[in-house]
Amino acid sequence: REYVVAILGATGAVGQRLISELEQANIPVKQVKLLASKRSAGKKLQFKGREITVEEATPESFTGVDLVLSSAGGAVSQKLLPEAVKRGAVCVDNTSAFRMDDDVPLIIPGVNDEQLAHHHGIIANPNCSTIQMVAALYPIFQRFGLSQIIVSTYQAVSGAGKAAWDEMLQQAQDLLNGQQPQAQILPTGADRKHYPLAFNLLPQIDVFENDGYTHEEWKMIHETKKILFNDQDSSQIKVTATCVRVPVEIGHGETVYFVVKDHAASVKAIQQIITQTAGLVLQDDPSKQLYPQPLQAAGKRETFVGRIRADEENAGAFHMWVVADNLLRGAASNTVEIAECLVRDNLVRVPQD
Ligand code: A2P
Ligand code: 11C
Repeated sequence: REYVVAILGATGAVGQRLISELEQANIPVKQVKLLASKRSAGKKLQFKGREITVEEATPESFTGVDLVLSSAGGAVSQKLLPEAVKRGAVCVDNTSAFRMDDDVPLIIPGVNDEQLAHHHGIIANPNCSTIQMVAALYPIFQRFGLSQIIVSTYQAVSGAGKAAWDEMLQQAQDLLNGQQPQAQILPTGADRKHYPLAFNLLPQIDVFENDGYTHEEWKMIHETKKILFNDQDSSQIKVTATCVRVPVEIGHGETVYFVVKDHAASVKAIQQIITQTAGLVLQDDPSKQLYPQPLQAAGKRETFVGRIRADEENAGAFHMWVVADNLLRGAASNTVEIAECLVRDNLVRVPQD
């Protein structure tokens, strides 16, 4: 079978990478439709060397489409994906719109792709900072169990989208030229006040919840529980997060402090597990100053892990440093890998129920 695939948000930071990941994917593609806002209609992009004209996304765009890869923001997904499913398309969504819905699987291939079998037309791709943390923790969780995770993130500006990325580069140029930096988007276009990110740190990603956590922090907590425990009792694990935007272009960093249930765990055993897990790369040798860095992770699909240390004062507790390309590992590659699993398992069909 060959598939008609639509990429929704094709002109965006993640959308561009969805195109290149799909080009290399194990998916027989009959036709590709590139969809974006009205602003981009008529723009030309390439797929496998062929020129394709970007179209404005409307409900009718999905007629005849088998598979949608979507990354155009939550509001666009809310509006258009149910229309796509109505027209028979299976959607892999890279926004937070449907992630916590009970009937929407939240998938990291290699961790929980067996849950794809129960999809109802929409499959959610987790948040980028959740994906790299859970990808690194999952084999440790399988071997030793986990009772607690405390994570602090150092998130690249590209996670906030292309316009925010451009804004930070302009701010850096202005500051180096001795001019006042302008801020209209960062930390998020969805809040009232804006601050420069260049040469700065912003401890706000997404909007604030009533309890003082940001929505990004909320996502890391609740998505992690859903992925690790699905519908079982997730109170078995405590998760808390602090998310910080840093002036890095691509590649989120995370310090992950975790407590295992089985105190037989050791730094050596954890290093070995990371080495043996597909998709994870151990870069952990203080004697050679070897540790993961965003500049080196950018452009790669793997998750890089280093600085693994035991907390000498708390039995069973460890630190690690996890870095991945947020646009690839945290978004486009994960989305396309989900699509590959759907194709492999013959699940590109909307169940009638
Ligand atoms: P456009 O480039 O036409 O604005 P990013 O994540 O980098 O901010 O990109 C967002 C993506 O979502 C872009 O491809 C953008 O298209 C697309 N997009 C934004 N609003 C809409 C909309 N109303 N309908 C379809 N696509 C949209
Ligand atoms: C960021 N993690 O770095 C966000 C981007 O829920 O898919 C992804 C937001 C999401 O700003």
